[in-house]
Amino acid sequence: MRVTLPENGGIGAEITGLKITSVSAEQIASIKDLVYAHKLVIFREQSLSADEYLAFACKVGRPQTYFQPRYHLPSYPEIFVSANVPQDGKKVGVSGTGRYWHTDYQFFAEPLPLTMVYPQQLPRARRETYYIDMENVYRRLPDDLRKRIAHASFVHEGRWRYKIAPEDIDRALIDIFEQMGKEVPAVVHPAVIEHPVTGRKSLYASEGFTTGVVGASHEESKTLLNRLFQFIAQEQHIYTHAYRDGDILFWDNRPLLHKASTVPKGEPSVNYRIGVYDDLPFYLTQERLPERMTS
Ligand code: 7UC
Ligand code: FE
Repeated sequence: MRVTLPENGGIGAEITGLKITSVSAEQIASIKDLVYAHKLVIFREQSLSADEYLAFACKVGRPQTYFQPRYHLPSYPEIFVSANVPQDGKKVGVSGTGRYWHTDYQFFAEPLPLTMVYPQQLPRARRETYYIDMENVYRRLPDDLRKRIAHASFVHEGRWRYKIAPEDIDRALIDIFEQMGKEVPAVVHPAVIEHPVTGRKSLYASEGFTTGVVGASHEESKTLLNRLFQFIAQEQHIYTHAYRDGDILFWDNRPLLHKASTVPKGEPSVNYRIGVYDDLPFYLTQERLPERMTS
């Protein structure tokens, strides 16, 4: 296994010459060190079946089952499918997921620490995933913003991103919205999180799921969050991964936001994701237990 480290200050360690099907326990340990240190790991030249892919995820950690079964690959509940191509004449998974800045499961009390994606079919014209290093963003925040959020907690919600399913036909949006609020109730996390392995601080907010500031009025929340979202999404903060066939990406959701590219009309796209728990806390909480939510 050969490792190419990112340039100074960048993200993404590249691994070549590794046969994932015969990875050793030592190599798994190095891969995990790399993902915590460099946030993103890129495995090149892989060719795995669904079984082999899942077996690899099991060696790295504990695979997640996404809370909505319509995202599952039939007979592989751990594989989350983002696809616009039917399999055996049937729709599989959901098309066009995560095309906004977010981290996975940010709207759960226990967010997803690690994500793997393995594209099965890439569109010809645009083959990219975008990342933002939120440790870097936190360091670069203007002083007034950093002070304002130092001890703040943010509210995160999944229900605004719920995708209408066939069984929603004839239902009112307000009823669907209310039900989703019960299934995935709003959660609170500190605005600044500390990494359990590296101890580094990140801003933990995204335009995809972060909807409020605990204790602030609606107006004040919107103003502060919009200012943060604009600061975060600056061109200079964005890292673009351009895929080659055979790439598997593996990243740490604690310090990274990510966003899927849009697929040009008429082009096929199939991506298999496996979420992996490392059974470490998502963030350290000694001093900053989330405050009580106010409505
Ligand atoms: O369809 C999607 O964009 C999926 C999103 C609501 N959730 C992905 C996750 O793990 O947070
Ligand atoms: Fe995602």
